[in-house]
Amino acid sequence: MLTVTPTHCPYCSLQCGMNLVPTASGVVGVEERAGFPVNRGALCGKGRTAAAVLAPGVRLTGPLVRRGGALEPASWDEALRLVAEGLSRTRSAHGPDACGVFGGGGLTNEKAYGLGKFARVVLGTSQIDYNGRFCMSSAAAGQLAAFGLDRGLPFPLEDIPRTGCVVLVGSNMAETMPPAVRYLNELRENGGTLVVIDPRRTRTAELADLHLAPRPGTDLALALGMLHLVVTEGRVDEEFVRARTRGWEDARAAVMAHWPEYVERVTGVAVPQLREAVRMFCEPESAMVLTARGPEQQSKGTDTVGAWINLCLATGRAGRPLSGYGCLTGQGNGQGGREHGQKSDQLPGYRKLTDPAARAHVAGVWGVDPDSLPGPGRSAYELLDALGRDVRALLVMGSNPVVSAPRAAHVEERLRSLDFLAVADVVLSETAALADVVLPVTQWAEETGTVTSLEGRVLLRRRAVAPPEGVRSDLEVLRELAGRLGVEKGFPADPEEVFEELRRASEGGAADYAGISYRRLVEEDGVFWPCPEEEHPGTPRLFLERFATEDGQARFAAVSHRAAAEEPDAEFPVHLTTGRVVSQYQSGAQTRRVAELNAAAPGPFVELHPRLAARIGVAEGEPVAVVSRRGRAEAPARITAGIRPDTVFMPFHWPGAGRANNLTTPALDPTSRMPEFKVCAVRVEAAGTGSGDRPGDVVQV
Ligand SMILES: Nc1nc2c(c(=O)[nH]1)N[C@H]1C(S)=C(S)[C@@H](COP(=O)(O)OP(=O)(O)OC[C@H]3O[C@@H](n4cnc5c(=O)[nH]c(N)nc54)[C@H](O)[C@@H]3O)O[C@H]1N2
Ligand SMILES: Nc1nc2c(c(=O)[nH]1)N[C@H]1C(S)=C(S)[C@@H](COP(=O)(O)OP(=O)(O)OC[C@H]3O[C@@H](n4cnc5c(=O)[nH]c(N)nc54)[C@H](O)[C@@H]3O)O[C@H]1N2
Ligand code: SF4
Ligand SMILES: [Mo]
Repeated sequence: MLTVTPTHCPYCSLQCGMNLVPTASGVVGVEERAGFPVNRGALCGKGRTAAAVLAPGVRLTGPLVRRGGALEPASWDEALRLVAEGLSRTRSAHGPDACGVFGGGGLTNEKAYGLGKFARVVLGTSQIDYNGRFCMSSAAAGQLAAFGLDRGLPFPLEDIPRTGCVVLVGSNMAETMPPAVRYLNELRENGGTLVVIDPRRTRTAELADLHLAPRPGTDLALALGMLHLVVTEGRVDEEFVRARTRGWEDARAAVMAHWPEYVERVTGVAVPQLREAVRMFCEPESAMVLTARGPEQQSKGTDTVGAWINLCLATGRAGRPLSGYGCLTGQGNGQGGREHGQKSDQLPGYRKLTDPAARAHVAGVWGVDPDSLPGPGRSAYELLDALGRDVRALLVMGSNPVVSAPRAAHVEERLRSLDFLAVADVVLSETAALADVVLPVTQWAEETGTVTSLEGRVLLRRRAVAPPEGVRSDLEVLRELAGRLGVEKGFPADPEEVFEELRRASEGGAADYAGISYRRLVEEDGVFWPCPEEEHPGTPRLFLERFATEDGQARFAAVSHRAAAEEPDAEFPVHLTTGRVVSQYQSGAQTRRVAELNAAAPGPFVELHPRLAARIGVAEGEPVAVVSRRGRAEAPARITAGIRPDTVFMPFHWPGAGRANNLTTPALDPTSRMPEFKVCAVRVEAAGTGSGDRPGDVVQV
């Protein structure tokens, strides 16, 4: 019998719908599912090939434990016993906060919820955070401050074609969410305009009516410069500002210091281009600003998001149909992963760990004393930096920081210095390879669970195939470890049972899932939160009546531009920025194991301008060394006039000599604790020759 299982892609936050069908080889095949409205059948290469990672030769099929320095096969019983011992030994010797937990935005809601509960209830540790801190934390902080709520997009993607203008800031959607490009094309077919802001002329920038290419790290000045023009050109929507916002006076005062000429000097974007962007944004009746990692992964990402939101508020382009600010969240469950308690300061339902009422509610659901819940812990990079010192044992579930953390060589060294490291993963990632115990877990197509897409749409992924014999689910791992650590109840391995508990824990919180059930998710093909009751239809569009702050008014952010943590100087005269290519995903742990994807994107590269290439004497494909204060990376040159001559770009998907994160700075945003992945200072030279930028040789654009 041919069974077709409708489900969703294991990778990015678009969560494209797909059908899984049995194949002769016993694995599953991926087919188009035209009925799911977000992607209408379209898939990128990663989604199309996702089933390759299910194959036994590619993924882990049994636990591994370190014996005499090498990882060797072991029984589940031994592996779980060793993890429980490693954690309890550390806790006895150094206290509960010596045990750390590092989660991931790819985990389902049920897993993220279970992991947060495991940390707080079983380990009693405050030291839990996750890779989403590296992803959307600045947008989350900016949106919380402005709107009182953080949901990536306050409207469905289907609204994009009907708005008048989209300003896309630091998103390379054509490579990072290819099926969503359709919405941009439809926007333009309908007469709307697209402005793309990116230091590189990306495939996405190619689609734009206007492409602004600022220096990396200057988006804050750019947004404030646009708002300055909005004020001086008389384009402020005074009525909206009065009726629906607070704080304009202070924000306006800060904006007025950002003269167009000053902004041109800081950003490298000419004043006429700035004016054109303002015109495109303000002339139509509705408009949107969408940001992604470009402006967010900066040590001022929160303020930058605040400045883009200011622009929307001052022009009345928020809280109205077809208008608003949105963040294009990244990971498969990047949205849900930040709502249910694996973030260091958070309890389920997007509740604050410091709020006594929130603690009482969640402790009630968990059947524990509210006072037993620890307080907020360290943020992701700070947690990784504390390994081997304050934090001596770590459980990693759903992340590969050896490749993806900033200043990765240091993070790798910290991981090696741990007393005990356990990693639950589907493959032997670079981080798993350092572990004392590796726990092999089931994948998307082998298990059921919910994820929440960038639109705030809660979706059900469904099991289509049985996992290999030696593999268990993350939820089973948590249940087994909890039991061995003395907590027999409260960690069911059945995802629906966990979801039912999550519904109750989230009830009344900002991200309220109380009205969502597995049955509804199947019948309705997704439900938008908040959804407080079974009869509630869900909330595709937020803020149309009021914002989610206490008084219903949105808040302006009084922010001013400041420099990046590290600006180019005589010794390190070039900006480095980092990001993605279409055929690899994140640390590459999964996609570097897929032949078709490796053929398309075989390894790292350094993208640089022909003038810079000529000056250091490298030709296309020749090795380039990139050196920062943290370290060095080497990769072949990819020469293109599409990048600013003062900037080089590296994708971060690979380990080894071409690891981009050898170079990146761990400078953190003071509010969101987001690392500055998108800008640091480097020197570039032809590898092996020792030539290159001479001290004092600052690149002029
Ligand atoms: N193929 C693929 N798709 C993915 C992923 C993947 O790894 N591979 N990961 C998923 C995840 S988790 C995420 S977070 C998203 C990320 O999605 P995006 O944010 O679209 O991806 P990035 O390539 O990190 O960055 C986007 C753009 O920011 C630009 N940029 C660099 N510095 C600056 C700056 O200072 N200002 C501005 N305005 N722009 C700048 C870069 O040139 C780049 O083109 O993608 C998701 N989709
Ligand atoms: N230089 C630079 N660095 C960056 C970025 C950048 O733009 N530039 N972007 C940052 C961003 S936005 C992100 S999101 C991070 C991502 O960085 P990582 O956290 O390293 O992301 P992944 O490679 O997705 O790692 C997920 C790991 O979990 C495993 N896995 C997948 N599903 C499951 C599951 O269900 N259970 C378990 N237990 N494991 C699973 C995968 O095999 C993989 O090993 O990288 C950040 N690092
Ligand atoms: S765009 Fe994202 S969700 Fe869609 S197929 Fe590609 S990786 Fe999967
Ligand atoms: Mo991300």
